[in-house]
Amino acid sequence: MLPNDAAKVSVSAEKKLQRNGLRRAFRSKQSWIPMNRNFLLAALTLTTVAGLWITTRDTAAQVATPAAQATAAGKSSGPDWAMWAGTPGRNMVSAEKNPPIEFDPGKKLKGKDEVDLATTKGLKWATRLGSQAYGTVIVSDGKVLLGTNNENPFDSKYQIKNKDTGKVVAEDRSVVLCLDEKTGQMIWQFASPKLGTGKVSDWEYLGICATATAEGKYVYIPTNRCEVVCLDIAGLKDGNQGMQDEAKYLSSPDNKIQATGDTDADIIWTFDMREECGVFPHNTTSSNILIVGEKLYVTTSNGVDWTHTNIPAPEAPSLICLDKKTGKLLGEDGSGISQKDRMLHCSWSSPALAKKDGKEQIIFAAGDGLVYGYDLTFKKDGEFDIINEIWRVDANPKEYRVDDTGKKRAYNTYEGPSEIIATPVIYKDRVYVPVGQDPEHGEGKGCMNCIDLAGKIVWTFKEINRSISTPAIVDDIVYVADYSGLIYALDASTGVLLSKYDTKGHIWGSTLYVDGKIYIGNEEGELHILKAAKQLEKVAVIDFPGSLFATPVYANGTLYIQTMSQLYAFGVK
Ligand SMILES: [Ca+2]
Ligand SMILES: [Ca+2]
Repeated sequence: MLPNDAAKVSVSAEKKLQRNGLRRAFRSKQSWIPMNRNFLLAALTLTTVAGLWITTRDTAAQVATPAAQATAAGKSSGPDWAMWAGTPGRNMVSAEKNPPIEFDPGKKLKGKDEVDLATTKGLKWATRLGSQAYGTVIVSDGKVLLGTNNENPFDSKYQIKNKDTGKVVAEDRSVVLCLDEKTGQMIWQFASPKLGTGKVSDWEYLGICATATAEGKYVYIPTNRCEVVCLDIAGLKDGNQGMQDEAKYLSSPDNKIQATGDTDADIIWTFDMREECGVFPHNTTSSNILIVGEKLYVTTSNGVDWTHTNIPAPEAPSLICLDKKTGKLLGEDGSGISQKDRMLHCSWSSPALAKKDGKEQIIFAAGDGLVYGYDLTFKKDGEFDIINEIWRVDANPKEYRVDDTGKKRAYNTYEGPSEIIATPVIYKDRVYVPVGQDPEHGEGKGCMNCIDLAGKIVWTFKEINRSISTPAIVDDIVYVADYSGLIYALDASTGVLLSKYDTKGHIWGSTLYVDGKIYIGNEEGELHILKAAKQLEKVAVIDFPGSLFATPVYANGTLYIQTMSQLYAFGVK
């Protein structure tokens, strides 16, 4: 499989060379290092990637709460949660009140994936997902969207005959599911074929790992194929808009799709980041899109290859900007994030929007462990439009980069530097973000940073482990989890530790704050509900029949908790 993959990539690289200019050709040069057995074994033992869980309204709404947005939009049903963390400032805080604290996901029906409703408590509905579901829920326009895989197919045309056994089985695809908010019934799905690159760039069975961003009629999301797609939230029910040949797009080498049906996605446009920007996504493509006016800011997932030392596309961007109507490329970062001795792993964090003195900044935390501030302008560099960088700062303290003797610390050593996977949160003109690594790299030393909007570190809290969790900040208290399973309450002004709480299970998701409480799930399948205060205290621990990797979402009076194979909607029916 591997040599063929390499061949595929080099053919594609050659095509790019013919089509694009010199720099772009350089970017896409795939310097493959022959895979030896150790690399192969190491790669095969890699578990699913993080960022994945990672996820994403309007420029002016950056400081507004979802409730204020809903009011502004004249909605009566309450606020939606239309992007990762609810607003472009990415503070993981719901503006709603009275979240449930007593509920029970019940037991699964024997031999089935469905829940026995008689055994549940406080449940509105539950829906089966695929076998893995890392893409966190968003709620918009009466619909719930999330990312999963096709291992429990909703549509028989996404099944194939196994070449060896002749049995009809699910075809490995990555799925965005769109469900009815009231009933959990599937409305449509975007069932993307795999790239065929294997674990290198599109890990098998991983599914869609990003969280969608919805605005009005459209949904934007990066796919497993390293493409950005714009989908119609109404699906094909109101006709087919934009791209017309969905069947061709959805066809795979093993499965020609003859025609789409009512339950397929209406694709408006697609943008291929590999083809157009020479991106080499590491393991999978995942991040949550930021909408600023007419523009989309998208993290590319560019990074290292299997060897974890070779960077196939050092000149490819980590952050790009697209026109939201057409999908046309408007600009890309020119910060050199992926260059040798800079890139640590890959860029999976999601951009956030800050505003100071009437000026907006894109805050981007990158795969090189640095945090960047960009304004909304572009500057020309040859044929390229470069997103204008205004500051950068290392989120890793110096002693994480070099040891006492001045020797550079290697990446993925316990005390070494980390990239950033968590999303930076904007609170009172400051940026809050922890450093961390792919859970596959295990536990290690982390840190939590507070940075001003000129790129100066205000404080660094170093007694936290590696974290891929996006913080929640309320009343000048920062609530943040680490991968080791601890929740910290920190003073937002000083970074002083106020208290901590141990969930005793690895944490991939993020702390959601609702009405004086923190909701957070762990790998043990425990949902911890804490009193949010200087002194963190347990309110309840609710057991689920599977790991909780995605982040809880509370919208329109419903609490969404997803395991790998089930989405639960709790609240008053
Ligand atoms: Ca449509
Ligand atoms: Ca279409």
